[in-house]
Amino acid sequence: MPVLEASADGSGLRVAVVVARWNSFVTRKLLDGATTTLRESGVLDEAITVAWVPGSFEVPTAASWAARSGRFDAVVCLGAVIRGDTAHFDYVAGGAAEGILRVSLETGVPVVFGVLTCDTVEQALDRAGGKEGHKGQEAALTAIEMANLRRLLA
Ligand code: DLZ
Repeated sequence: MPVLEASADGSGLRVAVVVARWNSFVTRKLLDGATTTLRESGVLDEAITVAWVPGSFEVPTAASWAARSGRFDAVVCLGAVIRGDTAHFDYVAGGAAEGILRVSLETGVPVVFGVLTCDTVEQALDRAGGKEGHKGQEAALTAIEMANLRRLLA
């Protein structure tokens, strides 16, 4: 019975990181964690491309361009949607989540959801390297594992 469990070695992988500028005091932390983890996992600096977009709602579009370009083995999507008192939250968070999943399924390229959806700024900071871990690092590790699994499985 073949059992596949892909490695966490990023050697030879090319990764695009799409990051939203909205709430950049959070997303810069996500980006730092993601790029540091990619490098520590063996992805070469020149194999990492970072693309900034205005907000999380735009992330799936840029991720789609990257995934369809054939230039990347995985795409890491980063953003921070914070509820506050805006009714936009559900549209922005839902649009980002649904769009990212759709790009991944349609292209077959791993497109990883590293968009925080939080009620408060404090929660967002907790998940961007604070007491609740680091979603940027997690997203980078997920991208590497899925890119390697695709090579074994697809
Ligand atoms: C409009 C908006 C709002 C209210 N909140 C956020 C947010 O918390 N996080 C985020 O990444 N983007 C937000 N945006 C901006 C949208 O993502 C998008 O950039 C604009 O609606 C323009 O399409």
